[in-house]
Amino acid sequence: MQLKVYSVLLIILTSLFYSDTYAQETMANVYGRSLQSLNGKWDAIVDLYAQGRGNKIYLNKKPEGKTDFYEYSFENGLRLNVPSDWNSQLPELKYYEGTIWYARKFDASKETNKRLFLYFGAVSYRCRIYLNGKEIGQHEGGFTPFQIEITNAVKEKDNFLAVEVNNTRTVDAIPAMAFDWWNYGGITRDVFLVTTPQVFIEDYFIQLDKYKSNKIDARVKLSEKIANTSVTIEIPELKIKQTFKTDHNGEIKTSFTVNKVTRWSPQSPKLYDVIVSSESDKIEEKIGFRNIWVKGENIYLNDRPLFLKAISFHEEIPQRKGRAFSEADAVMLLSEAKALGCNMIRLAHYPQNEYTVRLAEKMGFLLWEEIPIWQGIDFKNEETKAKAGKMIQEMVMRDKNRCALAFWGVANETQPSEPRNQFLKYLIDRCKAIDTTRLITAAFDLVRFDRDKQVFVMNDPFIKELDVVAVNKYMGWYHQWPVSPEKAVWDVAKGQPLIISEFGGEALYGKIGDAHTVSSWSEDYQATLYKDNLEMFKHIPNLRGTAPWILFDFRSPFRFHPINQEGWNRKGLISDQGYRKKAWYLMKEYYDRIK
Ligand code: GCB
Repeated sequence: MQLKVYSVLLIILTSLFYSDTYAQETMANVYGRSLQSLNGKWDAIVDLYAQGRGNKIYLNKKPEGKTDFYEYSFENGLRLNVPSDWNSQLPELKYYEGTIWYARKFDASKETNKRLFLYFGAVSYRCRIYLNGKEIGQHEGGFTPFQIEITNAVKEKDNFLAVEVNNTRTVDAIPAMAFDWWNYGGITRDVFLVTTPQVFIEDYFIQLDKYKSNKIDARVKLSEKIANTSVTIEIPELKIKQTFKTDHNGEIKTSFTVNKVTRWSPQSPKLYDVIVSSESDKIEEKIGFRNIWVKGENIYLNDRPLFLKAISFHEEIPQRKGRAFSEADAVMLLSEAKALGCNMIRLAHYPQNEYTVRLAEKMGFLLWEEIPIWQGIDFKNEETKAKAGKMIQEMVMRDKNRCALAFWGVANETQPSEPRNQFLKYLIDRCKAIDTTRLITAAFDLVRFDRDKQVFVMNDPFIKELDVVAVNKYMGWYHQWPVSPEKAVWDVAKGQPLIISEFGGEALYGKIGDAHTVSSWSEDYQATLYKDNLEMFKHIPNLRGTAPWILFDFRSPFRFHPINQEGWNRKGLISDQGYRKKAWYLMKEYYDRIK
């Protein structure tokens, strides 16, 4: 009992510590604000031995007197693109793990009664931000946004912005020491200077009630705790225009009735223009409305049972051997998912950029988004837990208005233990503190064949905390078939919906080989594996979705085979050069048959 009290205290203390040193939470819908882009070429210094901070290179000093000298300069050196990972920009940086400094100058128009914020879509993995020679913020976590207010620190002309970025893997990080994807470092997403009014609409959450199709729930929060300010929500197409008064927290929480909403679905991804305005601010975006819930072993979308025809991809463009960061990249990734006949994407294994999320919604994909709690996480470490909590909160806050988002994923492949359970429970609570409507899931790799009962089973009581249970199972690849696929019956998570969140095997595109030899690395064997797995799926009574692993071959230092892999995970249905393998056609046929 006492131990519990201490650990709760520790969590509170560590989260206090982090909220002080971390950058601030981001405002909702940054893309709908008044923006100045800071993307482009930035000056860069590769700081392998981490000397820059001690030498205060962020001061950007130049020799003035005759005896002055400085052994660094940001000018006339390396230039790196922002947004982008650094690994794909120079051959020497392919495997680089360490610190790189980024710097640039910018001017800002300082208007009276306006505030200015620096916004970073993502910096991988940790960073410190320095403006005009002073550290103004830090952030940890490579896949979520953050912002720092600079209203008082910024000048009209010639601001010097330096960002110290570090992607060293550490045991207390998320993900930790080893993971099956490339450890891309850098300022990997958009950087903006955001201008807002003095009192602005900081956050809003507008969506359909979890079950009712005619009730919209809305929360709006101003940047200041000002009572009695009018806030108006408009949805012109639905003839809604309602005005409310803020409470003493500067918030409104309300619900209103709507008639004849066309609900968003993969077949008809209808979005409505929504306008939120206050006495001093106004923000618009497109929002969709839908209901998603679970009853027994079924998932219901807009009151109808749903089968998830899903696929996963990493945030990577294989042809470019670099991280995806633009709308054009999102078009490439999502068009291939569409061609496969999918209605859902599992954004593996971390929150991907907003271009992908927003375009997916427009194109009619449901989404599963997760934070990189990927094996090997230090569940006993309270600081890691606080970091994970912050990370999942940043993810939920960014995407909570996206009706496409159906699942918050809290973990991938974890082993049962008390610290694990408490850690994951804490993450679920953090999600639910913001959003009680999405489905909570996690992927497990614990399914095994019970020889006595002759069925596949799984024992992890934690699944009761989840709305939908997800299982990664590599039959025919990491696991030999204990019985033939047509006898492979599952008794897993009975009473709950189950998704096969990963299955598959590797094949080198174009390789012809024995269709029954795993190590042939052939498209033929991969096709057999798919046929067998699709057969097995018929014997999983509560199966409500599948997600082959994975859409494209992807880069991973996990993969050593000199000919077949060469640093690539070859489980893609599509090769690194964009060619479809035989298994792609089988999966396409399977998905096309499911209505
Ligand atoms: C898994 C992981 C995924 C890997 C995959 C593989 O279970 O969740 O991240 O890439 O297996 O290819 O082994």
